Amino acid sequence: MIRSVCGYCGVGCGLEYKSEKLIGDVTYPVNHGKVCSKGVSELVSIQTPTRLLRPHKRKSIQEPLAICSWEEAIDTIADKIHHTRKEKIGFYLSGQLLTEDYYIANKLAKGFIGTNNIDTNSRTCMASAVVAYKKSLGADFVPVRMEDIFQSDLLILAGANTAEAHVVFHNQIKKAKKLGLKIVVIDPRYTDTAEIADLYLPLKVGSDIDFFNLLSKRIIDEKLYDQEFIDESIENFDSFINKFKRVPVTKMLKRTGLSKEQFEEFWQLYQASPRIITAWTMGLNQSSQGVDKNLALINTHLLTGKIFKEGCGPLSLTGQPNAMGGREVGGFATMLAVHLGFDKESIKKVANFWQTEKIDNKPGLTATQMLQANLDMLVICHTDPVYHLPNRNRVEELIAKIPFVVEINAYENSESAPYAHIRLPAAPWGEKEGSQTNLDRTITKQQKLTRTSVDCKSDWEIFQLIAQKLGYQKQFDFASSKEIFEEYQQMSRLSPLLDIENINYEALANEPFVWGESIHNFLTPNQKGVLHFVQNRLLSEKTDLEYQYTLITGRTRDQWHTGTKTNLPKTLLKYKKLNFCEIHPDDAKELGIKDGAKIKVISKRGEIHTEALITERINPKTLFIPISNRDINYLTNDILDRESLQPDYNHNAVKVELLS
Ligand SMILES: Nc1nc2c(c(=O)[nH]1)N[C@H]1C(S)=C(S)[C@@H](COP(=O)(O)OP(=O)(O)OC[C@H]3O[C@@H](n4cnc5c(=O)[nH]c(N)nc54)[C@H](O)[C@@H]3O)O[C@H]1N2
Ligand SMILES: Nc1nc2c(c(=O)[nH]1)N[C@H]1C(S)=C(S)[C@@H](COP(=O)(O)OP(=O)(O)OC[C@H]3O[C@@H](n4cnc5c(=O)[nH]c(N)nc54)[C@H](O)[C@@H]3O)O[C@H]1N2
Ligand code: SF4
Ligand SMILES: [Mo]
Repeated sequence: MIRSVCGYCGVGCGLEYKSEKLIGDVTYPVNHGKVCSKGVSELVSIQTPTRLLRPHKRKSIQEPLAICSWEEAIDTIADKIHHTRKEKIGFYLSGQLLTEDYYIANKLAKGFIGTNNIDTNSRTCMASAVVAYKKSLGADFVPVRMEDIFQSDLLILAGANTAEAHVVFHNQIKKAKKLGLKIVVIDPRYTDTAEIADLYLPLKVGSDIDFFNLLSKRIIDEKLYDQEFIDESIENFDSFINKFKRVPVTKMLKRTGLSKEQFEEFWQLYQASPRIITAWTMGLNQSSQGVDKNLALINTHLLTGKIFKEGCGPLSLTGQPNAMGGREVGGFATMLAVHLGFDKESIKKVANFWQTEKIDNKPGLTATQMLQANLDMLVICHTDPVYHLPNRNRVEELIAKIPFVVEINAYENSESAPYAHIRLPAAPWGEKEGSQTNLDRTITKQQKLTRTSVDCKSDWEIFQLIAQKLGYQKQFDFASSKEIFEEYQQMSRLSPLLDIENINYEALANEPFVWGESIHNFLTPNQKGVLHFVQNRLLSEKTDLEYQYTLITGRTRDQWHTGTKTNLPKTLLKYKKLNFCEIHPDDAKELGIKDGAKIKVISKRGEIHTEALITERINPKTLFIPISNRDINYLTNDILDRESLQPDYNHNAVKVELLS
């Protein structure tokens, strides 16, 4: 029997592989034997006919790709790097890479090529949470665990659809509910998650700051804050409450679209709950004020002292399986490595550790900036930017101009493939091994379950081949992912946060390790949490007479983003369609659209075809299309949060027309 871990979502469920069957691992602390349809389909995904199995190459994207040897491909890539100015090279990575892949790519780019232009699709996912945690707690640290829901009285889910996006965690929420946990769901859609809520609040899109500010205001007015905790552990309290004296309460409530009664019902539940967890995902992060939305939420925990205590805290539900590992290693252009930044001292430490003098001292381009930067070379690995970046028509225009694009993928049917000059076949889940960190700091190991397809390689091996070809044999002579993990462990000593130095890599598959368990305090220099007063500045795209509807986007349970891994005839459970558009009955009536009608949804940037699903589960004047419609980002706008540079995917002005 081999123990491994699911490579889909941030819950990170333990799996057991026995007699060619994959099942949930009953001994694993996160999922206790439970898995969802995606976890079960991991094995099938290796066997799909759409695997990319050979390196390919072409001179221009107008020509067809032709099979080439690894040597030829790596030679060409190394030669291009050699002849390109370092600031013109970009590495576009993914929160689905393993920690060892990340480590090698980061070491190569930042340490030896000397560019900090290395970022990840996690920029589109949880960059806002990273910035907000740093600003309020002092470090990018998730201060509460999923299992805390069993010690909690109230779970508030804001902009999070756990029933479809964190399925096994959702099952645990249901279990905790039976034991007394109360649940509030705040979402402009009555989602599958809302079905288990004690209270559902159909908030208007983009008004979360108003909602959480109303809550802070009430906590202040009714003196429900924890004065002792604040005196000891919180900065900014006096100026914070001063600012709250003048907030426009009626206007804020109006913007949320909630009635006084709804807020009152929420308040009764809130003030009667000693232990509270507030969890969130893309409904908050993906916003023109994603960081501020996070801060407004975290403020409520700082005021009430409901943090660093059992059953309490602000819980960011990370989406991807190893976005956390990527953050820890330093896979963002805005950090260097192991939670260190670009200050002199940190650069000195890292340069010394890697034995290099090439580290640049300023942050690099983020994933959301790379395509606009006139790069001469872009390396994409384990992600599909043409699919996932906002304003796709513009994205296509920009990527087509980059003279040299390398795509490393395990499957052949990505949306970025048509723009690649070289495509390299990666070994997918099950054909490789390495470690990953789930959403609440649990480090586990993915195991190799079957032989690696002849011409495929682990992602770290590919980056190592490039490094070696560039002449860095000594710095990149790792024989296994274990050796990489061990170097990373050595490096983690440079960080005051990471306590992974003594864990045993081999043992990880059987014994997951939770880092940071001894941290029970704020991580700012004076160990105080910081309140930040924020306000809804209405920076998102506005609807108008022509584009009357606000489009939001999100997940469906059985599909993983583009579906290169999940969208297989054999595994696709007929749970939900992959292409639909939720429309409120009042709007459908006004538009003269019947359920099931073929429609065109149009924004100022593009249009897509879909099918009307008429339902009262969505707020009026709001539309929802799942991202399993691969064309989704032809519609979305490219407004970014100013601090996190994360896109505002959930606020697009659109109109609807019947397809004739
Ligand atoms: N099945 C499946 N599971 C996945 C994934 C997948 O592709 N498929 N992807 C993984 C990844 S990478 C991620 S990031 C997570 C995402 O996990 P979630 O964020 O839970 O998933 P989304 O469907 O994007 O849901 C966001 C919710 O926010 C709501 N929302 C939109 N705008 C607002 C707003 O202004 N305010 C509030 N309060 N809510 C709003 C939407 O209606 C939606 O229900 O899922 C992970 N899990
Ligand atoms: N409109 C809208 N857009 C969004 C979002 C949204 O909610 N709305 N969400 C955003 C978020 S949160 C995310 S995380 C992104 C996700 O967007 P992407 O990361 O672009 O989506 P995936 O389909 O997960 O892409 C992963 C790629 O890795 C490949 N792959 C699989 N296994 C391996 C492997 O082992 N090695 C390598 N090298 N490749 C492999 C897959 O074939 C696939 O092409 O989308 C973002 N875009
Ligand atoms: S909940 Fe997430 S980690 Fe668990 S089996 Fe499903 S996709 Fe995999
Ligand atoms: Mo994500």
